[in-house]
Amino acid sequence: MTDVSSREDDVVDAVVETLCAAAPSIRAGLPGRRVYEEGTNPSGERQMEADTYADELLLKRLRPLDGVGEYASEERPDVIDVGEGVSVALDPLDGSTNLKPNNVMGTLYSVYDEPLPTGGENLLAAGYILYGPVTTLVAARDGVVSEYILESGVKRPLREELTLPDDPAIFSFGGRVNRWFDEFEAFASETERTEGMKLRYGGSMIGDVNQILHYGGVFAYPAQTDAPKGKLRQQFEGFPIGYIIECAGGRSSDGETSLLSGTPEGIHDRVPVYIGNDSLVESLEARLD
Ligand code: FBP
Repeated sequence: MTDVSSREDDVVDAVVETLCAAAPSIRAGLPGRRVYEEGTNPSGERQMEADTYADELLLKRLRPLDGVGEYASEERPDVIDVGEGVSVALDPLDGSTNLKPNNVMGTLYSVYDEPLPTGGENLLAAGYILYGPVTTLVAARDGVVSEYILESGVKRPLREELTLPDDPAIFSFGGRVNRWFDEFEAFASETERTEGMKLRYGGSMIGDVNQILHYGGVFAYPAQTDAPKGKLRQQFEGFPIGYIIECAGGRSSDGETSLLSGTPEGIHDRVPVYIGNDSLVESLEARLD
């Protein structure tokens, strides 16, 4: 993990505070933006009005920040130069397909000390704001993960230095089962039949990963026979989730090695995502080997 200068520390603080302060406006803007727009995002997926609303609002709030040099988002094709300093990558509304059926979703952020696209090793901090029954922030940096409740954009500590529970209880597997590779299907079938393990899959990665952070277990959006790189974006989703889970004492993988050891060629590159308790991800990697 990258050594953070005190200047970068201050900038990361400012980025996180700005995202928290924007949360009430994003949440308030959702009810009237639950419809699809014309066109698609750079990954070819339909965009909700809420996706572009959140993207534009967060760019507007982060652009003036001193020490932020680049802004990139899953919803726009290119990296935007906004000055000198760190690079911020956002999934403005992860799980936005959950907006219509009124299920959880949220904003996923990652901060790097190199221009984008860049590798997971250049992460300074990562986290997410989860719009569930309450609004919470999970923030990771310097090897530590903390959880906060957000009230009117102000964060109040809930859990400091949280780590994955030792006894895993949850499995959460995405993608189409008939497109899973045999090795992953074997792992999934074994996990599903493991005493004490229960299924939780809600269609928002950060919602599902937050279950793993609370109860332990394994989440995967695996490689598919028709999509060997899976669905999730390396820079916007793979790296921040891998970083958070590794800071919480868990393990991340792209099927072979830590998600954080990867380097994307393009800002919208995809990667298979496997995260959770060390023992589970280790046995998964052994199966996929
Ligand atoms: P978005 O960032 O565009 O919402 O896409 C990512 C995501 O919604 C993840 O949060 C979730 O794990 C996955 O896609 C759900 O995919 P599927 O609908 O195939 O289960």
